[in-house]
Amino acid sequence: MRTKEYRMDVFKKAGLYFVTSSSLSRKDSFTTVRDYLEAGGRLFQLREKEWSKEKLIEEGRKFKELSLKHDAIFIVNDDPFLALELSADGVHLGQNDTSIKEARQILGEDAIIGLSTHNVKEVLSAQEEGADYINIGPVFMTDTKKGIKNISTIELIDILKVVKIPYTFMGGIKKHRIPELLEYKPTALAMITEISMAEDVRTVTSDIIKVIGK
Ligand code: TZP
Ligand code: MG
Repeated sequence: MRTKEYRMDVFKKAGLYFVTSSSLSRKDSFTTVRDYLEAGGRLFQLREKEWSKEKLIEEGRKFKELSLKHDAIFIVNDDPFLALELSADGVHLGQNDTSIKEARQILGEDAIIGLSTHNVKEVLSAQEEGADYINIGPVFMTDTKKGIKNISTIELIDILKVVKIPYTFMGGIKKHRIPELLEYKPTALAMITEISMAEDVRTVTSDIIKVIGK
C-alpha cells in the first residue's frame, strides 16, 4: 500500500498528467497509456465516459497493473467506488460528482482526491473540504469539452492568489503553449488530445516532459 506522502511526492514530480479518452484517441487507451508510461509519464487518469461499469472494472484492472509496473500514479475519474474496487491511487471529481468528504470516507486518508475547479469560490471550498489537489480550467478553449468558456488570465491570477494546495491546469493545452503556462507554476499540466491523438505517443510524451523540465 502506497502512503499518501509517497503518492503525492510522485504526483508533484510528474509534471505531466495524461487523461484518457478512447473516443478521442488514435489507438485504444491501454496502448496509449502503456506508450505514455514507457516514455516516462508517471501520472494518468482513467476517464472513459462511454464505458459501462463492467468494462471500467475489467479494463481498469489492466491500467492498475500498468501503474504498478511503472511506479506511476493512477487516478480514476468520477467514481470513488470504482477507485476503491481498482485500488487506484485516487479519484478525480467534478463539481457535480460525489463530494470530497464522501469520497474521503470511501477511500480513506491515503487516497489522492482531486477536484475540477473553475473559479475562486470553488477553489476555496475544495481546500476547505480537504482536496489534495485541484484542477483549474479550461485554461484554453478546447473541442474536447465543448460549450465551456475558458478562464481568463485575470480570473486565473485571482484563483492563484488563494490556492494553497497542488494545482493542475487543463483544457486545450498543446506543446507549444506549455512555456506560457509554466510561468504560473502549476504542479502538473493535464492533457487529453495532445497525447491521445499523437501519431507517436512516446515521442510526444518525452518531448513534453522535457519542455516541462521537472
Ligand atoms: N476538463 C476541463 S478541459 C477538459 C476537461 C476534461 C478536456 C481537456 O482535453 P484536451 O484535449 O487536453 O483539451
Ligand atoms: Mg465528473
